[in-house]
Amino acid sequence: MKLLNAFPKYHKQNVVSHYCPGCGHGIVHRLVAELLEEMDLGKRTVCVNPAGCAVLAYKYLDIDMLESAHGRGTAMATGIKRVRPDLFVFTYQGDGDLAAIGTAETIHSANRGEHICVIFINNAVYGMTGGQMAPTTLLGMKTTTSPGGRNPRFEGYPLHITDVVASFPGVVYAERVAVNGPAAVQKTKKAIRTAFQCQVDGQGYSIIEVLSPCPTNWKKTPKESFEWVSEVMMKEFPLGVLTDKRGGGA
Ligand SMILES: Cc1ncc(C[n+]2csc(CCOP(=O)(O)OP(=O)(O)O)c2C)c(N)n1
Ligand code: SF4
Repeated sequence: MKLLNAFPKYHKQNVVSHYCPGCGHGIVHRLVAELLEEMDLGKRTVCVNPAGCAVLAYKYLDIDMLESAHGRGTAMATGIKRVRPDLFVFTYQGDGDLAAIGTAETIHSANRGEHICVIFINNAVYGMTGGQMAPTTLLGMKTTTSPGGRNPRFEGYPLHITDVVASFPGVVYAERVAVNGPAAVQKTKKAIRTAFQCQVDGQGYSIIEVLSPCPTNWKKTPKESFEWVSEVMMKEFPLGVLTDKRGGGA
């Protein structure tokens, strides 16, 4: 029997995934690989990957990748894109990376309207280091550092950082999507395509926030995690386009 090649061109084959069953990272990697092939970008792409569970993304994506210090992804991407504007540059970052330690880099690169794309994986926890509370942790959500549930009196409220940067004039496109089912995955692909196209067209900064399951740290099965994204997480972080200034719109 002839096996069909299930891998897009820029997704490495014959590698064993280190991601937990039901994790959203692998789904997004696959979409990125498909789009780099479909949009003919792979040969001139540099991805800046984070400290976090996606630290090993270079094991799966067959493109040029650089590892940034935790949170500094958009600073590094800024340097690469300014020195080599012919390259296609995107960062891939978790919520701890992008919205906690990397807050300054995120805010200022977006405010400068750098010509980069940001893929922001929001799984509401610090996944790699054992499920500590992240800025995006939901109110009442139990994590290893909020064992009684996140209490706004002491830990503040879930940070909607994509909404914050969407308000900046230099942010051309911002959308929140999810990867908790086939239809949602297709919408995520469409959103990432739009963000990538913004850079190809020289339009400026784009960011796609992806609500992404972390079954291990949520202490749920993959199925329960997918349901939790729609039933709980989307109530705090509604999906949709947060800004679309392509062609100079508001
Ligand atoms: C300067 C620095 N501080 C802390 C760490 C430890 N650290 C590694 S990954 C991580 C959190 C990752 O969480 P997130 O960005 O949400 O990504 P996820 O693992 O959930 O995909 C932390 C705190 C580090 N590597 N470097
Ligand atoms: S800990 Fe969470 S984010 Fe990390 S690989 Fe496992 S499911 Fe994915």
